Amino acid sequence: SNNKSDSRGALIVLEGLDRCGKTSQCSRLLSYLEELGHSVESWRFPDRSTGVGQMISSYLTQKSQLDDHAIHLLFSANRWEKRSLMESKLRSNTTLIVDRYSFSGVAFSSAKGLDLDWCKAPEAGLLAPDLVVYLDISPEKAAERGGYGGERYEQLEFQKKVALSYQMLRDDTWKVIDATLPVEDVEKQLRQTVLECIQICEKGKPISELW
Ligand code: Z5A
Repeated sequence: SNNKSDSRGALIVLEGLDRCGKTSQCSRLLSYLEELGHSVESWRFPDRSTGVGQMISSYLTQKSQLDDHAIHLLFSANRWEKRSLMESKLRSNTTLIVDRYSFSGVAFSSAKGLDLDWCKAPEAGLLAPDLVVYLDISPEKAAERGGYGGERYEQLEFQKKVALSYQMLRDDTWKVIDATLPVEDVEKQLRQTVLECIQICEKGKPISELW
């Protein structure tokens, strides 16, 4: 229906390899939408500020070791602990730009060799994004950008496996943008797609769940 009360914010997710430019694009998009007068917030997963997030952070910075299944479930739990807030934000007309989501969870864990369906299971029931943008860059090109830190997963050989996992997860609802283009060109394409998505959500597109 076109009821004003059905209007809601959009759930927009950016995905891609390390160094693909997600963080830069999320902050540019945030400023752009704010300037247009939209109610919008920028989120990221992992959210390292929560208790679960601190365990994840300690794992990523190699301060702790965890079984591959255990860390997978922590990443998922980190999304579940934000689910109700996410839903209330969307229902109160706030658009969320989210840097990484369930697709990262599945891509990174399955790249370690965990079963794909097992990886997807704990994500079921989380909110489905209205738009997934994949910032497409080869692992080699991403590595050239430098700034690979000392975090776990920030290695070329592993990023190659992650790229293959993302290929399996991608479907034709995803918007793929060439992330090797200049920042402004990526930004321009992103703005266009995002504005279209926000409009559809304003018209009352129902909220749905993964998968
Ligand atoms: N992980 C997981 O295993 N399971 C999960 O469920 C989730 C995550 C949610 C930490 O995530 C790790 O957790 C991550 C996945 C895993 N591991 N890896 N790899 P994170 O979000 O904390 O870290 P990250 O996603 O890797 O973020 P990042 O390092 O900040 O990368 P980025 O956001 O993609 O890139 P950026 O900072 O915007 O840009 C990178 C550099 O490229 C920078 O110098 C820019 O100036 C430059 N840049 C950006 N755009 C361009 C263009 N267009 N041209 C040239 N240069 C550019």
